[in-house]
Amino acid sequence: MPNTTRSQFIFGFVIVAAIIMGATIGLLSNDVYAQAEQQTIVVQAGGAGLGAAEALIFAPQSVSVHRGDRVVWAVNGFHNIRFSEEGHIPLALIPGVNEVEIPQINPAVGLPNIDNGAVYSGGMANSGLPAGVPGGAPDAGGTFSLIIDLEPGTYTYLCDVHPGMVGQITVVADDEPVASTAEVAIQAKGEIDAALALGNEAWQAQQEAAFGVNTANDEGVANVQAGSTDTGRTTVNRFFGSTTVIEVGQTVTWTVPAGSPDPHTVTWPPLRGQDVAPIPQDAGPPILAFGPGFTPNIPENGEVAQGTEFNSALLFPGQSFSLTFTEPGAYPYVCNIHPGMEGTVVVLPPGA
Ligand SMILES: [Cu+2]
Repeated sequence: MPNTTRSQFIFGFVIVAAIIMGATIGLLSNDVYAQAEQQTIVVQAGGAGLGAAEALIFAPQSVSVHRGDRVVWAVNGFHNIRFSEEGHIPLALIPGVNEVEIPQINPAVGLPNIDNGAVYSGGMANSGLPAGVPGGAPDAGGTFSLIIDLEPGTYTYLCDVHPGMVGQITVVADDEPVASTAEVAIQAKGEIDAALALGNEAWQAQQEAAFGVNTANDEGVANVQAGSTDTGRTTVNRFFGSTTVIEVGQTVTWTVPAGSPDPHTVTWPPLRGQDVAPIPQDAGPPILAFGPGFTPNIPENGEVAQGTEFNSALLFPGQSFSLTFTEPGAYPYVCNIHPGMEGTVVVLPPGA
């Protein structure tokens, strides 16, 4: 065979091979993404209600998609999105537990292990935490999305910050119908409105009670409820009774009710934006150590006089924090993680 003919033959062979390969790839990708068009649906991660009411749900809680569809989570609040079969894991790691030496945000919650917009084909996948967590989800307060490349079946994901905030994606066969983008949006709104109903009611009740004050009981203790309870999947980020009036020597106890869906702090002065103090590492991501905002600062003997600083750090549902006030005056305080969640302790001279 003359050289030219031979190179033409090889060239031709390569072309034919490329066509066959292309067709095969086409068939394969058709097999993977048989749906004619990739659909994008939006899941709301949390939703704002009246005032300080906030729904801690994924809406729609359950969506059906075809393999190859894109799911976009609109992140409305401090949430992560994590697929895992092991369920909820702790947001905070405490020294002495599992060889942790520094109090920190659990890196498995705070840091992403999959790119925003990536193809998700199973296993552990975490968006990371938004806003305020260095190295966390890249578009804080924005969106996180995945292309769902999974066998038909139901897959569960959750937010580790808010136990009980769980969502499901069901992948159905290509010839089964699924709700459209618009239908999913309408369903999401309905679910958020329903979840917010109790929270909005609690918010309105709190507004009406705002001028009421907490006072001390026979034991000299004034109890203040931090955050809402019995409001389902909605939280109302307020101190119930924002004013507490006691006498010198009496105690205020703040309690996050066991039925509250969100943690809070009792802090003075405000330490906003100081929740995380990253410690760079030679290799790998930084340790997300707690900053002053998440570090307890308990005054000696729990006693507060004018100018004393205090910080309960995160109080999870069921936890309490107490301070005894030793000087007359007005003592403002805030929840460090919920803007607008503020209160005042008015301390009167004894026998006033
Ligand atoms: Cu709070």
